[in-house]
Amino acid sequence: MAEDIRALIFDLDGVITDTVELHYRSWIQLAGEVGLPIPADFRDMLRGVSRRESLKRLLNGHTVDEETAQEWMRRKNMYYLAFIAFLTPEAILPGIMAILDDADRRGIKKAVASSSMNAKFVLRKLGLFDRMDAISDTSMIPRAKPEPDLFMWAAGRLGVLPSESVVFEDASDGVQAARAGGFWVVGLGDLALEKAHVRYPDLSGISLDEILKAVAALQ
Ligand code: B16
Ligand code: MG
Repeated sequence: MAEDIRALIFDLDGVITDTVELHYRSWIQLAGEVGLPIPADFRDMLRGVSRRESLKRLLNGHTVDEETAQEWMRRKNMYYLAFIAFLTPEAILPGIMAILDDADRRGIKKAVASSSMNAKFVLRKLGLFDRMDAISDTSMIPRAKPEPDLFMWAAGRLGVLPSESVVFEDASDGVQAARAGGFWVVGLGDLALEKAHVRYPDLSGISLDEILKAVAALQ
C-alpha cells in the first residue's frame, strides 16, 4: 500500500540538480591539461560513480602512480568546486520542490544519499540542506554506489525500513545499490535503468501521488 511508504531518498547529482555536466567539464579541463583523450560517452560514464572510479574510466585502461592519481583527483575537484560555487536554488531540477512539499504535507521523511563528497556543500548552495532529515555521502560512508551502504545509512538515520522507502536514481550503479538494499526504486533519465521498479524521463509534472500509486501497484 502507498501508505506504507515513510521515506523518500534522493540521489543528488542527476536527480535533484544537474551537476553531471559540472563534473564532466571539470574532468575535461583536467584531461586537456594532462593530455588524456576523452572516452566516447564519457559524460554518461560519470553518472553516480565515485571520484576514483571516474578517474579510472577517464584513464581507459592506462595506469598512473598513486601520487599522480591523487593530484589529478585533487585538481579535478578544485575545478568542480569553482563551478558549484555558483549554484543557486534555480539549479534544482523540475518536479523536486513539489515532491518535497507534498512529502512534508504527508509526513513522509526526506533524505539524500550521494556518492559525492561535496553533497552537503551542493545542498547548501541549493537551499535544500535544512529540508532534509538525513544526508549521507562518501565523506562519511566510504563505500560508494553500487554498494548499498549510502542508502542503508540514510534509512537507518530516518528510522525506516528499505521496504518503506522510495529511492530516486539516475545512474545504473545507483539503481543497483538501492535494489541491493531492498528499496523501491524510481529510475530517471534515458540510461538503461531497467532494474528500477518505476521509470520516468524526469520528474517534471510527476506528482508524489502518482509515484506512490505506481509503487503501490507493484506491492
Ligand atoms: P565527488 P551522485 C556522484 O554523485 C556523481 O554522479 C559522480 O559523477 C561523481 O563522480 C561522484 O558523485 C563523486 O563526486 O568527486 O564530488 O566526490 O550521483 O551519487 O549524487
Ligand atoms: Mg546521480
